[in-house]
This record gives sequence, structure tokens and C-alpha cells, in this order.
Amino acid sequence: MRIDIITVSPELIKSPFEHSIIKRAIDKNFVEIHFHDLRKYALNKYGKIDDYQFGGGAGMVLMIEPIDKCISALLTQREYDEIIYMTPDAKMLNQQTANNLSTLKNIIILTGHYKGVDQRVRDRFITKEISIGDYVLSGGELAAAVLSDAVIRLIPGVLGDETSALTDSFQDNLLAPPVYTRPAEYKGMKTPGILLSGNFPEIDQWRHEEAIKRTQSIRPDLLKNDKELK
Ligand code: 6GU
Repeated sequence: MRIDIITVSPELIKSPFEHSIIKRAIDKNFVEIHFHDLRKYALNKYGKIDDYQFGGGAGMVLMIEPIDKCISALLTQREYDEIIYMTPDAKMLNQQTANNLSTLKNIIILTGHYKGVDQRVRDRFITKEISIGDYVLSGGELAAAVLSDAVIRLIPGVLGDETSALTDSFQDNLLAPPVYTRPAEYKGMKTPGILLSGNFPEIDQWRHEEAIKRTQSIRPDLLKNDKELK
């Protein structure tokens, strides 16, 4: 998979890709990440990429021309399966969307800033818009890092233990069950005996029941909805 990230702050977004599972995925060539600094496509030598919004109002808007130049240059190189715009005014990211994106070959992620991008960018180039939650970040960079992490770890081979992504929270629309490790008892707090029993069918059953209990109590909405992002 190849991910091209277009941003006004490449430095802000790079570090999540330089550690742990995501770094290993890049080192082992499961994924290639390319950062594109929007200012390199600026209209003038001062690096102008934004302007006041028509109609008045606070906040700057990213202009269409630098974004057009950047995306069009990428499109001459290869075909892209999705051109994604990170923005809080979009449908919310979920595990199903991450699963679907993890099967793609080439994607572009455009991150907004300030008041966002000129609507014509969204109309002309963007094939999918994603928010990571109902709160506002200063820019889409952290959101793009979150999306990339969620997607990359699902690429087959990236996680050492192939089954571990399958038992994540949300993979079956359930929260993950409680987990314990040594010591079996700490300051009087005990690990549930079933987990020490060695009876694996019963352990699976217990985990499933705990996952349902946790989901019912914390996120009952997950039990009702199939919330695939369209
Ligand atoms: Cl994708 N961008 C920004 N700026 N804020 C957000 C977001 C994205 N998702 C949630 N809040």
C-alpha cells in the first residue's frame, strides 16, 4: 500500500510513523508513506496557500490552486483508489472503514487547516471525507496520523500475530474483554479463575460474555448499529 499525505505541516505528522508497529510496517515495505508539503505548490515565493473566505468571516481557507497542483501531479504518476479529506464535518471513522481502506493500493490523504479547504477542492477531487470524532482539532494532521495507524496495522503481515487484529475492540462491533497478566494475585486483587483454568473453550466463552457486558454498559449503541462509512 502507498499513502500520500498532503499537509501544510509535514513535521507535525511525521513522528507517529517513526515508532513501533507503524515504523516496522514501513521498514518491511508493507506500506510506503510520502509527505507532500503544500507550501511547495504555493502561488508565490512567500508560500501563499490560503486566503480570506468570500462573504466575510474569521479564518483562512486553503486555496484550490496549490491543492490542484499537488493532487494533479500525483495523479499523473499513478491511479488512486481514494482521495480522502480529513475534516470534522464528515462521517466518523470506524473499524469497518479502516478495514476497507486497508485493502487498497494507493490513497491520498489531504489534511485541512484553518477554516478548511475551498469547497471546490472537495467537489472536484475528494472521494471520501472522514472525521475522527465529534470535537475540533487545530488541523487534520493528527487525524490523518490516526487514520493511517488504524489502516496500516490491518494490512496482512503487519501485526506479528495474525489473529490479534481480529480480536481487537470493534472488530466484531464489541469492546474488548478485560485482560490480566502476572501476578495472578496482587494486593488481594485476583485474576478471574477461569483465565487460569486452561479450559480454552470456556475462556473464549467467558471473554465473549465479558465483551458483551462491557459493550452493553459503555457503548450500547454498538450493539444496534452497522455504521459503515459511505
Ligand atoms: Cl479530521 N480534522 C480536524 N481539524 N478536527 C477534527 C477531525 C479532523 N476529526 C475530528 N476533529
